[in-house]
Amino acid sequence: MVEEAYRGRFNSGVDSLGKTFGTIDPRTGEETARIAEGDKEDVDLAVKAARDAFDHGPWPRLPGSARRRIMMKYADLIEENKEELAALDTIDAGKLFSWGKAVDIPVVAEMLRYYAGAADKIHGETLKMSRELQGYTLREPIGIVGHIIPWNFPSSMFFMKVAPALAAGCTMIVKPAEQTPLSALRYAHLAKLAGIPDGVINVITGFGPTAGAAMASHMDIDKISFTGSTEVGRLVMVAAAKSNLKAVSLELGGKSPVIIFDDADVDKAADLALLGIMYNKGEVCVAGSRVFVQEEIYDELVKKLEEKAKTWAVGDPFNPTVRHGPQVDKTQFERILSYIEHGKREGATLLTGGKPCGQKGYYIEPTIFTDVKDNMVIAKEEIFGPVMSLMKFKTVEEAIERANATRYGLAAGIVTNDLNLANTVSRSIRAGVIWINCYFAFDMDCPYGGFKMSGFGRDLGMDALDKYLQVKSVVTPIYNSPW
Ligand code: TXE
Repeated sequence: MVEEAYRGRFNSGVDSLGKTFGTIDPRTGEETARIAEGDKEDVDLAVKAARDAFDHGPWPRLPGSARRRIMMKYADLIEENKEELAALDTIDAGKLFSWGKAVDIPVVAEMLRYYAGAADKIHGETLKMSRELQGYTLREPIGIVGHIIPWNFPSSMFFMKVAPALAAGCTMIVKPAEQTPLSALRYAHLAKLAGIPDGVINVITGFGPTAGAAMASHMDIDKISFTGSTEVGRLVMVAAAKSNLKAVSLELGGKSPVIIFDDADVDKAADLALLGIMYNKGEVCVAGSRVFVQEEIYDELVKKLEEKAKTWAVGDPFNPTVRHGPQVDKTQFERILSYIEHGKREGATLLTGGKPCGQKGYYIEPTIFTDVKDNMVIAKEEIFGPVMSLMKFKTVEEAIERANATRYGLAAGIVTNDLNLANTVSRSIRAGVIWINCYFAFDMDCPYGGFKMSGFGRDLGMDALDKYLQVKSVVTPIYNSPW
């Protein structure tokens, strides 16, 4: 039965049409499995199944409490299979297995439970109309949702999108990234075992320019929820505009600043800054890739970072003592190395790392550049790898201005013991999430998403539920008189 799941069978019971592609283990560069390669025709079949499930199936019509019970069972099944699911993300994305098993997969189950709890609490408002009318609003599922997800958090991204859409009563097509299709197929299979009806979750494995583009321009998908690069986000919006004007939400790239003020505990600040960029080998949209340090503590912080980066163990992500596995694929590996070369050519000083490591696979050393100038490519573009740019600043105003001098606006970190300063700076930074004296402090209840070219719309929290609902107004005359 598990094998059947990996063949790319849709939750609707419709098989893919035959082509396959290889998924690669980034620890070795070798092929792990052949996966169904969904194309435009497969997308059409999946959308038909989702449309049928939405228009005629039970899911949108079930009482919220019934959807809640099924989602709870789905969460339990995921937790029961957490070792296997974590292992799939390790062999597909190079993610740390011990972390996946202890954190990523249990959190995904909790995410389902969080939104399951909301499924029977979705209601509209009674309106205070200005004339003799009675009005109220209904919040209804938006319809068929196309989720296009990236490879850096295959499981978390899947459920950040699928869980609120399920609670809302939507049906959906999910396209995992071509680099990381395995866990998504297993999640479709577990959905079936949990009792989610056929056609509600349809997983299409395949490539962006074919399967992804077919979803973005499909005439019968009501909404696309996309996470990925800013460049592809733009293509998705254009395709939506040129087809059926489907709703779109985008969670895109970032170049997030971490601002460390001179009253900070230098040792703790160094830990926070290192985690902010090295976690998940820098393949994080909110990675703190630009670290601004106030001049009084700059030299001391550089020394600490150098010491700590040298103890940051890189290696096989199945080894529990390792902090950092391989980059997801050869393309990202080469892209990161070329940014490192760029940094050296532009005159930044390499403090640590800068090279690949290991005999095979896509491993890169934790890399820190000092003396980085704001106009250098490594300070402006999203590298999406374990590469920190360190910069010195003098005044608060200068830090704010330079932190905001980016086309992105996803996250920011502030390190200080001065509450007034933290409050002032957090209100001045144009970004969707501000972490004060912490980083990556994600919580299910905390919405996150971008300002500026980091996109729009929010994942997580109750804001994410709104993405999958639409408001309908219902109006009647109060008295039985012709209106
Ligand atoms: O992303 P893509 P890539 C950034 C990061 C990274 C860069 C490139 O800087 O180095 O993007 O990564 C699908 N129509 N982020 O090339 O291509 C694709 O199949 C519809 C940040 O892998 O944007 C995958 O499912 N869909 C980011 C998804 O889009 C298309 C996470 C993301 O792939 C498509 C990932 C098309 N024309 C990369 N082309 C974040 N915000 O976390 C591709 N896709």
